[in-house]
Amino acid sequence: MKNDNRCCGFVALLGAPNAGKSTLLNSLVGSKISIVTHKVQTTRSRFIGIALHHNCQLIFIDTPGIFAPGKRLERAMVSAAWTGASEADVVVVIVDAARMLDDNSRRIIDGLKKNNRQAILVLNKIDVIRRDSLLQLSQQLNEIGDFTETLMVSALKGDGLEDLKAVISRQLPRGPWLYPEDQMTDITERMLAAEVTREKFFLRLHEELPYAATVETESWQEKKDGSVRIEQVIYVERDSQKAIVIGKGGRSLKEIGKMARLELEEMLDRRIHLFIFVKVRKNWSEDKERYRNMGLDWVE
Ligand SMILES: Nc1nc2c(ncn2[C@@H]2O[C@H](COP(=O)(O)OP(=O)(O)OP(=O)(O)O)[C@@H](O)[C@H]2O)c(=O)[nH]1
Ligand SMILES: [Mg+2]
Repeated sequence: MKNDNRCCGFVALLGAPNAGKSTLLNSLVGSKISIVTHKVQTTRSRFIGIALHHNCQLIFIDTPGIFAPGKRLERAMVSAAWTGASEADVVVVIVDAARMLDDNSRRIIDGLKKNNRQAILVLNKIDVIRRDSLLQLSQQLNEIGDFTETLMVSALKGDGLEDLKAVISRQLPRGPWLYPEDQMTDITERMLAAEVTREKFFLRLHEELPYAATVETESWQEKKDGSVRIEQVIYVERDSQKAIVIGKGGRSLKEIGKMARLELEEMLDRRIHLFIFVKVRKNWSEDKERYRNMGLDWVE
């Protein structure tokens, strides 16, 4: 295919925490790139997932949810989301259709207006909601926001995604593809592995603990037999948190490690030896190096 028939561009997925941005990214790409949990603020930085639609290469940017941030980490996350939007050719706003019009949606719409950005509106989770309330929400959002199109999808079931890709493709600039045809992401295996462990951590531990932790892959050793030895560190803020993460007789950590290992083995299609250490680092969320490792900019 000639280059002049092609189109390519960045598409930011913006939305409130838990709207389903990462689920949508994974479904669009057809591969798990970004971790998903039922909890808010799962995604902490920007992740790229690449999909093709006919002659178009759609480079999706998954972003952290937008909310009213307090702590530095939260501010850095929200800032990363807006940076994602500013770098994109097309912005897609994802709204959880099972929820009413709320402050976070208003916040996103206000932010886009301030920057004179139009967007495509996507009402997600239509598998769990009645059609009449969908129409009402769509109307309300279109009254306050500047949306070129409104689509209704289920990121989980995959409904409406072909239409979404077609609509996005029409808005992307013409030009050559920026990534090789078979590339799905730019996330490194080390980062992916850390994210998978963080997902299991989010799923296994409750209350404030997931938010008090970060995971880093410290070493990655390819073995002669084709397997990989991975060492990771979970940083928490206090000794009491470390004790909970490890659990009685090491049970909790063992479970997290097992879940992460099984998923990584499937994703990477090789045997994994995963070793996870828990370290207390008071104020890790005030430590610049941790931000670099998470792919976040330091915000003052
Ligand atoms: N029923 C239903 N659930 C969905 C759909 N899309 C996402 N979810 C669920 O919504 C929850 C949040 O999904 P995520 O993809 O992590 O949401 P997110 O917007 O990336 O969240 P943050 O990263 O925290 O901002 C998970 O429990 C998903 O399974 C959908 O189309 N239908
Ligand atoms: Mg997410």
